[in-house]
Amino acid sequence: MTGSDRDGTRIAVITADITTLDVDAVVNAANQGLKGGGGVDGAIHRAAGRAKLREACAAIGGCPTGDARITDGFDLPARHIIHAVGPRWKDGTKGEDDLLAGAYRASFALAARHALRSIAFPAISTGVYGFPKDRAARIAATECLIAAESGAFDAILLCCFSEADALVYGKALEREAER
Ligand code: AR6
Repeated sequence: MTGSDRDGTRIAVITADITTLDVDAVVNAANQGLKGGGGVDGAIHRAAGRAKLREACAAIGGCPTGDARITDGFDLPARHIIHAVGPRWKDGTKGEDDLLAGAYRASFALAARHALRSIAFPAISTGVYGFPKDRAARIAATECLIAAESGAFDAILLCCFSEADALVYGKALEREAER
């Protein structure tokens, strides 16, 4: 586990199945339709209870790329799910960086608005959406460090699904924290 303490906020990179985490909010790497899918989205829908989460997402309707929406956590240990829509990687010139940063920022903004003090993110956009991991990790680390400065959070977890990814996100966090 790699971590950084910023203004009373613990930022940590962990390797875990995000559906097992006991936090105020887990972030889902969702799609614009909020209809569920594969990867972490599929895992979250399964663990939260498919029918209940599908109904809650249908009531919201959808979410643009770079933005986020919130639902209850239903059967998850996490109290809430923040559904963030990261961009599909194209070639890096189509606004991908800003859209990914936007997905993190919108998630933090929603969490703060609901007074949620612990939040865990998956490696948004780096699976099916194909975003280069180094680049996604740098953006994630930067946004976590900015959010930590607000004082709104006790714990921010970057939850990777493999040790290899945790190494990439951990290095990015160390690098960005030193800047
Ligand atoms: N816990 C933590 N991380 C996980 C888990 C898990 N249980 N399962 C997978 N990951 P992806 P994206 C990691 O593809 O690239 C979906 O179909 C995975 O190893 O889930 O943003 C949606 O519906 C990877 O590092 O999300 C969208 O259509 C990271 O989660 C689309 O995929 C993100 O991979 C979103 O693509």
